[in-house]
Formats: sequence, C-alpha cells, structure tokens
Amino acid sequence: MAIQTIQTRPFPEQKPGTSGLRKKVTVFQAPHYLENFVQSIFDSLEGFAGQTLVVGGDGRYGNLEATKVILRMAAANGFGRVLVGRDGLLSTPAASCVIRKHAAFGGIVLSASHNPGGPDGDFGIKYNIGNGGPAPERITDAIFECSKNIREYRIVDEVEMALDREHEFTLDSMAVHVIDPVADYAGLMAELFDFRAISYLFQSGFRMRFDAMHAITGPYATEILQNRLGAPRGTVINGVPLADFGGGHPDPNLTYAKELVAEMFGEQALDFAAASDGDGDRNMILGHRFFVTPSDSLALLTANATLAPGYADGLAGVARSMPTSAAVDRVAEALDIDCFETPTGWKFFGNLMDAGKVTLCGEESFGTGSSHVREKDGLWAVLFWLNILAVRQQPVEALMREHWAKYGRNYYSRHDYEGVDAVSAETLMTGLREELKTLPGRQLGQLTVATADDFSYTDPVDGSVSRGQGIRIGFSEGSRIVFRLSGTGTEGATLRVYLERFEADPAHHDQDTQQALADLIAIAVDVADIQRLTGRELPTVII
Ligand code: VG1
Ligand code: CO
Repeated sequence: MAIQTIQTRPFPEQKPGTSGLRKKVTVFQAPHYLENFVQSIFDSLEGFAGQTLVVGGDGRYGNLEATKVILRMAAANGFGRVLVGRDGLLSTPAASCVIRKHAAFGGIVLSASHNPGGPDGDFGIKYNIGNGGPAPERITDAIFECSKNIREYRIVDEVEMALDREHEFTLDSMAVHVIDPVADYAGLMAELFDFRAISYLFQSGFRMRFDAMHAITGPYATEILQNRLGAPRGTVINGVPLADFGGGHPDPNLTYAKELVAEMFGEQALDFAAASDGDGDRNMILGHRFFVTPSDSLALLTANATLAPGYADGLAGVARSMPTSAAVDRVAEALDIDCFETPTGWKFFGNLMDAGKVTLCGEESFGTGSSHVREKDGLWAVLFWLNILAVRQQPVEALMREHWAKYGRNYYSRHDYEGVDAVSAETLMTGLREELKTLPGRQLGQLTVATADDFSYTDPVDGSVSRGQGIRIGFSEGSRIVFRLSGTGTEGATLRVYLERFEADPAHHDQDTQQALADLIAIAVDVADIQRLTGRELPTVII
C-alpha cells in the first residue's frame, strides 16, 4: 500500500478553542481542511512511531468518513496500532477510558459536543494525550503553529474498511482493532459504583428517564442502565445516535432538553431524570419537579462521595472552573481538603488529577467528572447520583435541601447572549477591562464592588500561566458576576454572564433563582452596557 505525500496550503484559522477545533461542517468539507489539522496534530507530537492511537467520535454528520481519513493518515505517519470504536463511535469519556486502559499514546476524538450536527451543523476534532485528557495549551498552541506552516500531509491509499463490526485488520503496516465502544467504559463504571444497590433501587419501583438527545450516550445508557442495572425498557429515550441529533441541539439544559424538563415538572413526574450532550461528557440532573444546578451537583457529590465504592477512601481534593459557583468550596472546607479554581475547560484539570491533588472536578456548564478518566463524564455523574440515592433513600429535592441547610445555598445562573457580533463582543470585554481599576469601592445598584480582575491562572503543577480567562466582579456581601466569551462557538461570539449570590439562611432557600439574582442581573446588564453593545434586550439562553 503506497504512502502518498500530498501538497497543501495552510488554513490560517485552525486554532483550537476551549475544546479542540470546532467549525461548520461546510468549513471542514473544504479540500485538505481535515487532513491539514490531523497532520498538524501529528507534526506537533514526538515519539509515537509504533505506538497506539485511539480514534472515535460522537456519530455526527461526517464522523465515519473523517475516522477513515484519520486511520489512513495514522498509518502513513507511523503509528503501530489504532483502536477505533465500532462505526467510528466513542463518547468523549469512553475515549479517555480506552486511552488509559490500553496505555495508548493518545487519541483523536471527533466531536463538536453540544453544538448541533447535520450538513448545516458543526463538526469538531480534538487531540487527547496519553493520560486520556484534552491536550494542554502547550500542545494545542503547537498544533496551531504547525497548522500555520503546513506544506504537505501523509496518507495511505484509500481502501475499503469495515468499521461496522469488531475485528482486526491492517492498514499498510499498522494494525486496526475495531472495538466495542461501550465495553471498557461499562466495566469501569461497574468498578466505581455499587451496581447491586442501584439494581435494587430499580427493582423497588424507583423510576427514571435518561434522555440521550439522539446522541452518543444512547448505546452506553441502554447497556448500563437497562441491560446491566435492570431499569425498565423506555428508561432511555432518544437512544439511537443520529447524524443530525434529530435536528435538535444536544445540550442538556433547561432550554434544550425542554421535553424532559416538562415531563419532570408535570403531573406524571418520575423520581429522577438526566440527560447528556452530543459527545456524552455533560449531564443534567433533575429530581421530581426539581432541577439541580451543575454547581450544586458537584457540591453534593463531593459531600456524599464516600457512599460510592470507588470513592470510599475519600477525596484527595476537588477543583472547579472559575465561573462555577463556590458551593463546592464550603464542602471542601468542611472535609478539610483542597479546592482549586481553574480556567474554563477540562484541559486545566488534567495536571491536578495526574499529580494526585484532586479526585472530583466540575464546571457550571453541566460538566462533572473524576480522576477515573481525564474528561468530564455525563453517565458517570448519573450513576454517582443513583448510587447516592440508593444508599440515602431520599428524594433528590430532600437531599439537596438538606445540603443547603448545612452548607448554605448559592443561587446561581448563567445568561448567554449567543451569536452576537464578534467585534461588539470584544468591545464589551475591552470596556470592562478598562474599568477594572476603578471598580473596587464603587456602588453598583445597592451593592458595593469589593474586587474586580481579569482571571489569570498559574498551574500549580507545571507553573504555566493562562491569562485573560474572564472578568470577575466581586461584591462586599459575597455576590459575584463573571463575564467571558465562549471558546466553542462557530458563529459570531457568545457572551456568557455568570451570576452568583450566597444565602446562608435556610428560611430564604425557597426563592426563584432569577428573582434571587435580579439585582445582580440588572447590574451586569448595566455595567457591561450589554443591551447597547449586543443589540439584545434579553439573553438567548438562561440556565
Ligand atoms: C463551554 C463551557 C465549558 C466547557 C466547554 C466544552 O466552553 O463553558 O465549561 O468545558 O464548553 O464542553 P465555552 O468556551 O463555550 O464557554 V463540551 O461538552 O462542548 O466538550
Ligand atoms: Co460535550
């Protein structure tokens, strides 16, 4: 089989964002676009000759074709073996699990996560390193540099490849193993959680719904929840991955998982419900007529972690992204463990986990995970909740209220202004940055600004510094507003405004979140001049 060297020209825009390179499908369809980026990944790495690469994706439009191209390029670049999920499928956490379990050199995950799919939707590609986690900035920066100077890429001739069944074949001198995308992952979950207790919970009449949103978690949830844990058929809905996610937006939140939310707040509400996103790393947790914010979920899992067998020995520490609420901080304090605050994006947790400094991590954006893999993990979070519910035998709402009574409640919400003009969004952020020095001491609405800065992070393990990670305004009574621009969108800019207010008194734990945050919302709109600069009266998404 011949190795071809194809001449190409750089695309200047191949800069990885919060989680890999994400662009419109139509952008990826440009000749050489995918190949350039894949070769740039390989060019930025050293020492992979003869090693193993893991490849898989979330099944969106273009997934299988891209998988085949990557296999041909991996063979031409000298990898010894590829482990690829059947049909080119692997959820993000399962890819992380497979990389770790089989001591692979790294992995390529095809996903644009929660972004819509289909021919008019988005596509994405990210590289994960040997610990199973997203490539750190040092590597994503190197990939970007390679992409700006690329002149050629290597690929073996096109051949028929059967990826629809588990088997092995060779591509040039590289071995290809087509693996069951679910098996390794399901095995790991059975080690971490008390499957017997959860099965018993289902046998005793506990009812839940899991909405896979026509995305990758369908096969995983069906196998684990229904086949292994005995949840009744129909527990998993929208469980077959579709290339366009059924036309939906596979983002598990109150806006995009509308039907599930309606069911759980309706007459026939079940005990528990959850949803996951396009690539299976996010989770939304709902109780009977009750929504658990991701920040609260992280805090509750931390407080109850030792109830799950995999965490029975306690936690080394915890970490949360900066915009995530401080609910987990107080649990960490009570447990006397460290709590780290990192920039947005899972890549910042990897070093802390590798160094044994943290066990659980989370982000306000419906991401929770632990050191069992190096990605956030949607189904893992659902199983963790089920394990806790099976042991504590209380409804979700009762558990959460008890938690608030003990630790206090962080009212929390995120307001997104999606698809706004990119230049105006930059103007808004620059305006805020210019005001940082004069903000402390100023009265905004009824509140006084105590601190204002642009978040900068020094990695405690390797000392690397990440600047400009979001504008934080802290008020004297403990409330906080954070502004940052999304790094995962593909159209215009998305402004995210994160709002948080702490309430210690259980007598005040029953307020509507938006009402509880009304003062802060008004201040945020005013101080950043949001309506004038975005041309928007209201946010597009409130979570
Ligand atoms: C968003 C979230 C961030 C998350 C990232 C990837 O990034 O805010 O917390 O890690 O998506 O998640 P941004 O830059 O758009 O705010 V996923 O499930 O898209 O891999
Ligand atoms: Co995702």
